Amino acid sequence: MNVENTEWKKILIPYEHAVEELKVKFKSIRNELRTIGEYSPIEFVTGRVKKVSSIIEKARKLDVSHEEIPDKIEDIAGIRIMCQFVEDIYTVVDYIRDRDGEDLEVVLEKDYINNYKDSGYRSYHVVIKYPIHTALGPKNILAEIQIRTLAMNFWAIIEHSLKYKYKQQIPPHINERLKKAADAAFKLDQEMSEIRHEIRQAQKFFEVRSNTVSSILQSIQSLYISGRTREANEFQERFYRLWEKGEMLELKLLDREIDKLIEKHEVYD
Ligand code: 0O2
Ligand code: 0O2
Repeated sequence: MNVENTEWKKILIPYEHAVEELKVKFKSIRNELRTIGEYSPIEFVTGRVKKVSSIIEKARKLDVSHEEIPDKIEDIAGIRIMCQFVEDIYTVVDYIRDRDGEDLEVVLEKDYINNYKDSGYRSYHVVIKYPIHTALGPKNILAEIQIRTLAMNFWAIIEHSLKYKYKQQIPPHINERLKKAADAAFKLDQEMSEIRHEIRQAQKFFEVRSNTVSSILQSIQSLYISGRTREANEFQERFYRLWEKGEMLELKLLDREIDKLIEKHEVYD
């Protein structure tokens, strides 16, 4: 490895920490909400540290000197948050604003949803300042959070890979198609927003059902382990019958009944 590579590795360490920490923080919002049976505006989270070649290229394009890179290149640390619905994007932006002055500082926001780019690109960007504790002491770094729907993400990924393939010079006929695809993605988001309440209800129903089923199965297993084989077999048979019929209320009642038995006999689950 040459000296320059080692130097870059050192520079990028706090950015790697920031990406890992921020991914954990946003994923845990989602996991917490799902655990308590609430809808999460965050579908999934990804993150990356920009490649050295891309940092150098961007610095050259923006006429930024090597020393100015940490202050002027905002997306060396990049977090991407995917949402199901456009409305969720603004809920996530509010979460981030609420944390302003707590564990991060909002530096600027770019609304490419209401002001989409000429390319057809849509997303909401929030640039933040984020404190990192390195071995050499505390350091504030910039990070860019891109928040978008699944449809916006699908479009952006395809367009990005075409830009890469054609080295930024996408032929006009493909550009036309991409613009049409961007319109289609926009319409898809609009349609999904229209039926958002129905979709969310269906998802909630599925989530509650799957939580109830796993709770029943875990309780039956606890009964087996504690030697209450006869009760476990009985509950298992009743569970299979209800499961086939698909009755949610009856499944919930069965879950409660097993819980009561477990409490009565102080079985550990
Ligand atoms: P989870 O908890 O379900 O999100 P890492 O931190 O190493 O686990 P990393 O390196 O960011 O994750 O992985 P990557 O490949 O960038 O993807 C991040 C997460 O997003 C992964 O889940 C992927 O499964 C998920 N993901 C990527 N693309 C899609 C997609 O199109 N739809 C959905 N629903 N999820 C997607 P995790 O982190 O393994 O687990
Ligand atoms: P990467 O890591 O390859 O994605 P600009 O000078 O307009 O390019 P600026 O002002 O530095 O960008 O920031 P801006 O406009 O907020 O956007 C930076 C990032 O947003 C880009 O990073 C992309 O990830 C995404 N983005 C912006 N415009 C487009 C677009 O037209 N198509 C796609 N697919 N993505 C876009 P980079 O630098 O491309 O890096």
